[in-house]
Amino acid sequence: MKHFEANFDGLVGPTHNYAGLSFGNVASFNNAAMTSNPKAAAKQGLQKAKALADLGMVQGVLAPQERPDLYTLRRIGFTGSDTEVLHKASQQAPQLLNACCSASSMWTANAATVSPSADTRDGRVHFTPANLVDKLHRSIEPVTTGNILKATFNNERHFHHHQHLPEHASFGDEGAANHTRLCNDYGHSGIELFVYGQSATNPQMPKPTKFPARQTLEASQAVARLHQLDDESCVFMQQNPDVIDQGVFHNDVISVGNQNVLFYHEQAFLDTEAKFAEIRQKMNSEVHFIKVATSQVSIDDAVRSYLFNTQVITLPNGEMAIIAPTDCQENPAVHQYLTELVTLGTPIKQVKYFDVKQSMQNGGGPACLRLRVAMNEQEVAAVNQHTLMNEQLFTRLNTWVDKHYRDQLSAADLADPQLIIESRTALDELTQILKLGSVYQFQK
Ligand code: SUG
Repeated sequence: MKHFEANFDGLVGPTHNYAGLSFGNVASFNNAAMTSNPKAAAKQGLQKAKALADLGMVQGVLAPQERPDLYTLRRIGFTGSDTEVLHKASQQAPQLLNACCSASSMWTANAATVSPSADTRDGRVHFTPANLVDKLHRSIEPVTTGNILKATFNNERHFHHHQHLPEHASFGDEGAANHTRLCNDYGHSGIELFVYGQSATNPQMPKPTKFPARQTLEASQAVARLHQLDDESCVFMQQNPDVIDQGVFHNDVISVGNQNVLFYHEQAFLDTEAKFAEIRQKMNSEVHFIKVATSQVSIDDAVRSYLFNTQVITLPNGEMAIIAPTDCQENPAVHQYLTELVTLGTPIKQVKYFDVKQSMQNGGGPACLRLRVAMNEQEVAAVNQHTLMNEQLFTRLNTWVDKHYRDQLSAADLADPQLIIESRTALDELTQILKLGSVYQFQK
């Protein structure tokens, strides 16, 4: 049977904006209050997804969330009609309104952690939506994320959906951004590498001092238990707190894995050698650890360019390619590194650059925009086929974006009640295009 690694990219929602909501995420902070371009953002994402489908990859899309989130605004005490709720929030608590308008669900690397059937004891693909408790604007995502995942992977025989972890800092969970899977072949059982920023229960473990560590060891362990993974197939590794303090707010900003390759910065982890030895021993086969030294690329350049937020993919001919943001091309040290990398004899043979600047300006690169789901042929056939990218869906989604999305959005526009109508109309139509059923509260 054939096996694939599918990428499910988050569609950028109609309220894509820059609000400086993510403390510890340098780009989000630096671009706060800049005017955004929702239509361009959605199209940049679609271009990348279509290009991967054209390369012969299995590529899907995940629907965005309903924003403004009036349910959360009502839950925190704003009353009246939709227009009144929006107006009161914009007058009394503009920061809370901003949090309820973020299109942050586009970064589907944070939607969930996924374990393929080859690794799980019940032989199903497991999904746990991330609770994202560290950031208010993201903590309101997991329930709808669960609905969208169930409507996309809608077959109980093959897909096992869990509830998100308890909403408490002890279980801070940021999903696949802090999880990567190493294997020889997508269909063989592999090593699931969970990277955490801090322990909630062990005060001896080091922590960052400036920026938050969003993922806890306890959350990673809980996901591994839920997903029915054997101890022998898990490795838990701590992220270096010093790099979190330099803006590496998720592990996928400093390392990325694919099959038997782990591409990482030398400062990415703590206890690197011992943990790599554990990976080697548990993999029981060759692993290519591709280390980038600080002398080649500084942490600052890695964070600015998102060298490690690239997608390392295996093309149908078996060669690996790196899908990088154009920001890597524009950074001299990073561009030079990537140009050399493909000549070094590692499995990575080519680099392809994509302009995803609208997302990058909020700290989301190519890898943030996608959720990986390794599946066999039968599982791919069990996915909601209307969510899979092809020529027809690409054309349809571009037309849909043209019809419903604004060219520009500023912070002041978030208080415009027309945005509620535009967003709901767009999402209602999208659920028909993707045949998702009613996944949003306004549809219930
Ligand atoms: O959670 N940015 C997102 C970026 C997520 C990137 N994902 C991965 N690395 N996998 C975040 O910090 C910014 C929103 C704003 O400021 O408007 C934001 O949420």
